[in-house]
Amino acid sequence: MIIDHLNQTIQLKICYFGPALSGKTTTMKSLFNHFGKKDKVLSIESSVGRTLFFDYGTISFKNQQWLLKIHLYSTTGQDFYIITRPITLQAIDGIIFVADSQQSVYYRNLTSWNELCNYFGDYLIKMPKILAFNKQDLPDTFDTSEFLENINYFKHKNFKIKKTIAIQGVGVVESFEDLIGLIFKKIHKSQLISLME
Ligand SMILES: Nc1nc2c(ncn2[C@@H]2O[C@H](COP(=O)(O)OP(=O)(O)O)[C@@H](O)[C@H]2O)c(=O)[nH]1
Ligand SMILES: [Mg+2]
Repeated sequence: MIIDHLNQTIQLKICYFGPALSGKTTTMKSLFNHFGKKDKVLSIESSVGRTLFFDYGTISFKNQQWLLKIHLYSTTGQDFYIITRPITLQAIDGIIFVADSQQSVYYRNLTSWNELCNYFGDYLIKMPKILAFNKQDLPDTFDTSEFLENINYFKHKNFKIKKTIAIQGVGVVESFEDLIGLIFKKIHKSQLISLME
């Protein structure tokens, strides 16, 4: 997070993370569509339409005094490009983990979550984060409570769970808004908010 008092601008960095094909790019595009910025997601895609490095875009909000500029990234889930991930994860303020809820790929979600744990270590516990169980429209979805137990959900803080259908935009804006809420709650707790008044 960058707080620039001179220009009264706050900048946040948020990352969509998760296994390959879970719906990260679709989620981001749906979010930008909601904010009327449909064509403003910069996707660097391979020749078969898979995300090569990351998707990137910004969404800004303004009140009378402050400009809030949010930088959004999504990582690629392909192991071949694993080297690009630390760059997208650097200095982030929050994560939306997009899980693919199909039973057949249950373990891919766990692998991806473990990658996040390895990258952030204990810091992940306090990191503002949303777990979006995506593809809820499909018939063969797994039991979310089992997954939550597997990742020790109860030891985490600043954590919310959502069920989403990215292709229909269901739960996408809510997940984003909840994450922003968690990020500002965390700032408030660390007293930074007093600097902003
Ligand atoms: N049925 C269904 N398909 C989805 C949903 N979200 C994404 N997809 C599809 O899953 C595939 C991978 O999505 P994409 O956003 O490229 O995944 P990424 O690799 O995480 O960026 C695409 O064919 C999407 O249309 C969803 O909520 N339901
Ligand atoms: Mg993608």
